[in-house]
Amino acid sequence: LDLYTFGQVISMASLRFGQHLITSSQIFFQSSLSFAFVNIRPVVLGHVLVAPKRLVKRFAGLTQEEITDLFINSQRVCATVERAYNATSCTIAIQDGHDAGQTVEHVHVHIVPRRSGDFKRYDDVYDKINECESSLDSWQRTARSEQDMNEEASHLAAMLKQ
Ligand code: AMW
Repeated sequence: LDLYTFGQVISMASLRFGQHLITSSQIFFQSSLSFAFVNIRPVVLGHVLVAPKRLVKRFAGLTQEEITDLFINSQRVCATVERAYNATSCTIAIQDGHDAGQTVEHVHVHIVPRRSGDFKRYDDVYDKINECESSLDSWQRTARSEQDMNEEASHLAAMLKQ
């Protein structure tokens, strides 16, 4: 579905992410083989995801082209969220398979901007990533509104071009 807005064609296509449908307003970057989108339950502000466009469950199922594309875009997204959120570092993680904590059966790279003292211990971020689907204990764990995600995605899309 394409919409004409202010004379420009804007693609409104949403993309599959496992059992979920990621709306175009959540997606802030796309290449031919992968896409980056804002998280509905971020562990910290700026926790985003990069996934292949093809629905592939496990890392082992990706082609060389998809791996290259996924990681080149993850590198770019990482630099962007660091800048956008004034971070100094980044956690890059893949939970590959159910027993590694994967809940959405579609390969995805977690990108979490990090800064000094953000968690009590550096590795606590992994506990938080794991808690994602199960415990919604604080405001950050609550599913966000479309508008909230749309605003973050627009901001990141603009930052990515700079
Ligand atoms: W996994 O536990 O499979 O490594 O991570 C799944 C991630 O996908 C979590 O960070 C979760 O918040 C995120 N997520 C789940 N559904 C959606 C959605 N509809 N839009 C954006 N992110 C989502």
